[in-house]
Amino acid sequence: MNGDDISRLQLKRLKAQVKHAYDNVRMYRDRMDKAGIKVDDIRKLEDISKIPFTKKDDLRDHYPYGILAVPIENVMRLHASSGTTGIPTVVSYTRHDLDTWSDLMARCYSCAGVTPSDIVQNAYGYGLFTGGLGFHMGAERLGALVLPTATGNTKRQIKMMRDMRTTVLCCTPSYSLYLIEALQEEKVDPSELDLRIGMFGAEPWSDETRLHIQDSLGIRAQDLYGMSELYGPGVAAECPEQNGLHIWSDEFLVETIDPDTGEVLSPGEKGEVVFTMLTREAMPLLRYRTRDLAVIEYEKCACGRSHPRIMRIKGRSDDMLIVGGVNVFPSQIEDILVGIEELGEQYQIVLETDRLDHLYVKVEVSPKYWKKVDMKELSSKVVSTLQASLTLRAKVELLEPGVIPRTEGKAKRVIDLRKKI
Ligand code: DLL
Repeated sequence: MNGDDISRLQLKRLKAQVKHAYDNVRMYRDRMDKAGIKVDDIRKLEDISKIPFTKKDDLRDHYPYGILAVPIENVMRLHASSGTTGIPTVVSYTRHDLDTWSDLMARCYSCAGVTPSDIVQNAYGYGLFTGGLGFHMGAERLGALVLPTATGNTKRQIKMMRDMRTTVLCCTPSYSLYLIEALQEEKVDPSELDLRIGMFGAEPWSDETRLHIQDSLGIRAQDLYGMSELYGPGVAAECPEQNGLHIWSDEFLVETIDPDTGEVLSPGEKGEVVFTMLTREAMPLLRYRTRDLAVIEYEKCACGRSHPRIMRIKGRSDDMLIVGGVNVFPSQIEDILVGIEELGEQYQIVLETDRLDHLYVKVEVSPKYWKKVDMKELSSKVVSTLQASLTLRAKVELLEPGVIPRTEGKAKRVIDLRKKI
């Protein structure tokens, strides 16, 4: 489709989506009424700026079923990701939503150069995280062979890769770095493998990392973006030009805003990316603030696609950390720590990386309990409580009260020592 045809389709879908949200979700109805906006006020694409933003907190406030716009009988799947306070963000899908998501993921594969003859090893996490099932459904929709190896068990990943003659590897960029080292340890020369394309996403990674992965594995390493609230992976993907990720604009209307004022920015300006889903049934999202900072490029790509491109994500406007592909909010850790009576108020979160990202939580023991409790027991209690909520294993160090330096200004709670290769 050329740009005009896409805009016409977007407008038609936008009007229907705003009506769907207004008619079926109380939150949207209340907000639009309060702002004095009627469904019929959406006459051109720019009118979208009249609609109030939707934020992650709105989903949290509507826990557990979120802002459902259909009867629960029509919901076929739920996924969830971490929220700022430990309350997960739950996302829901109808059959139509799962279908659209599969199509979008198939499109991402195809855009990256994957074909139905490929053998796709899917090493994203299966479960509430959207990565595993998203990549799985997309590969099936494309007609490729899928190996659902899921995360972990690196030796078996390598065995499968070699024995099944995997041609496409799907995982986080950090896991691919780990695999590269594991291949060296196992004395497997990547030239013995049939790998040709990697589909990497779920966390920021640099061009240097891309070159390292491409050289080490002899593949093309393609970037892919998404987030749970927007189905999951599959919002945007790179073509072989590797010059920005095509946003599937028949399904997502994109804007960039100033994260502080909410003002809509001109094309080409770096800002917070905001998406409006255009055909979502179960959980319509109007002007959803992603907190991701990036530049959107509207020039036609050399590949011929007219879908706008999200240039590499340049960071976030909130403090969310991504640790080996898992999203973690410092406030989530704080909430857990304050809930453990034996601990004091002072803590630090330290992030390091070697082959994998490591999360260290250093926390003072409360003076009342210092030297009165079994430190080993307390430490394993903190580790397991953190793991239950964060779904990743942190290393915990219990400290004597008063050891963490106090500051007059903002406490420096997070120390990120990771240097991406
Ligand atoms: O990470 C969905 C996904 C799975 C995308 C597999 C790609 C591959 P969430 O867990 O909700 O969903 O995390 C979404 O991860 O807002 C970004 O901050 C970050 N992110 C995702 N993809 C990229 C990427 C999945 N390619 C959050 N580059 C987003 C940079 C990314 N950051």
